[in-house]
Amino acid sequence: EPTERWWHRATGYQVYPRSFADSDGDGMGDIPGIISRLGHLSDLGIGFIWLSPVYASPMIDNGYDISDYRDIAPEFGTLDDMDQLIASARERGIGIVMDLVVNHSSALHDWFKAARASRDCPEHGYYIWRDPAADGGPPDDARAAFGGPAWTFVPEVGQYYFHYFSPAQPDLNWQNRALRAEIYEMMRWWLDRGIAGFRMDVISLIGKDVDARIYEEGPDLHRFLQEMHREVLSGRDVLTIGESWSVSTETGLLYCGRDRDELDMVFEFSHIREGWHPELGKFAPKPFDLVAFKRALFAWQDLTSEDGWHALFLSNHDLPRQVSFYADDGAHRCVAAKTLATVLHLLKGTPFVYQGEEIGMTNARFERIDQYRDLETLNHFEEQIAQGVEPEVFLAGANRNSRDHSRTPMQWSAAPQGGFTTGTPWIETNPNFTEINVEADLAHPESIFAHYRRLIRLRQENEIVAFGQTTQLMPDDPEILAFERRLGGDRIVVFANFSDRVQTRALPAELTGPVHCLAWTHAEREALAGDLVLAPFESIACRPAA
Ligand code: ISL
Repeated sequence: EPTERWWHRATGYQVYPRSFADSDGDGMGDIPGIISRLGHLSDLGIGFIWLSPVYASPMIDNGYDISDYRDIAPEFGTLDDMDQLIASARERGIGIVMDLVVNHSSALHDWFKAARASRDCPEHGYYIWRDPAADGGPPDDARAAFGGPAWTFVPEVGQYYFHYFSPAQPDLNWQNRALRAEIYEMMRWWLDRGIAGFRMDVISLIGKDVDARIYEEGPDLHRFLQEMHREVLSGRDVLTIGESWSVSTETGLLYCGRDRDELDMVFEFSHIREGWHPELGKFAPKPFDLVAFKRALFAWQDLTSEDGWHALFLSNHDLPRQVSFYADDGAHRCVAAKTLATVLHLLKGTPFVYQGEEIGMTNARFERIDQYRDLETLNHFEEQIAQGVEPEVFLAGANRNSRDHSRTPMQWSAAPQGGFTTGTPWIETNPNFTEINVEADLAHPESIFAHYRRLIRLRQENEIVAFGQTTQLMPDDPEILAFERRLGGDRIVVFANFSDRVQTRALPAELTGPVHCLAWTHAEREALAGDLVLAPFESIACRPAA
């Protein structure tokens, strides 16, 4: 049996600092703003905050382009503010998990400034340089994730550097031992300040071999992760979460298996990708396919049933709002928001709540491209329009799946700008803040927030929610998601209607009989009958009565 760790029963909450709470009216959230809202997070019952980057940065990618790993961006505050956030959160039993972005730095990091000026400084080797091809062009035709080529030429050194993301985000060369030592030292420096761990940005890219054109899960990935564990993590009771778009159920346990000494869990997207168009990508999403989504979700439950651990999420700062994407953000919004939570929070793993999810915030409805801020959306717009895609077609895709939906300001109250700022926010506030906001939700006796609080507490108080084995029920059902959890003689069953119609299903006799309800969206039930009738987006979670 694996030893129990603090994060096995904890729920995480992602704060996107730019959009969470603005204390000084400059239209951008900041660290004092987060401190002022810690009460909200401790009421919810979370165990840790995953804090998106607050480091010094030119903010080309909203902080995922770091120019100084040991300083805070002035728009977010100071190192003193950060220390105070760590201390104030800790007083409430909340750990701070920092975002670690070390696949790349900002092009304005001192390392890169030196590296691009001369081939003869040690920092040159911290990045990935190749000579031009015979015709003077880039070494190959690799494309960057945010559009354009993945190679950019620097005349001063007569070489191209590699960037998986934008040219403002040069990839760090993990083959360089001195670079790795710098990163490990920086990680220890943060851990010594009292943080609770790291969420590691696109970590499966660090072992890449650009010459072989292998980027994800390259040959040296696990060697580097094991070295990092030895040099930084070993002997510290901290949480590590590796973000990866490429990890599969074949490779998952290489990262988080018990005897691997690498990471605690991976944050992977197989269930998310089910919603994207296989060839045309995220800006041409396909209709949601519940059966495929369930297959991805439960494959990871199966994988981590005996070994490893999993990160559970439907939303983050790169994804649309879950209630809009998976369910209904109109008439059924409140119920649908609760049902998505019921499903996620009763699976095995560590759930993550993305800011605003706990009150059912929805996608923006932007009508013009100039309302968007994200470089990914803006660059792909340019590219696709140049290729002849109609602007309305692109905008329809962006309105479903742009990263900006999750980045509109947190809606705290019905005050101007949802109480996020007294100034002008850096991105438009969703006009529905007058109805959808923290104050309004809390005032409701059956608030979404209260539902989340209940689910978070269920995990803390019930062995079976934290550790029970998961078995999917009705895997081929196109409208119902259902599963059971078992631990010893204990058992929980969960049924969720993902459609906007009433659904009736015949239950096998062994699932019927008196129950004790743990969570519900409509009425608390005393028994499950042979015919289970679920209202639109209804869900129930219950334990057979002894
Ligand atoms: O958002 C995406 C889907 O289109 C991704 O391709 C995204 O870039 C990927 O999830 C990696 O994300 C992380 O690294 C990026 C940063 O822009 C994201 O915000 C971050 O979560 C580069 O650092």
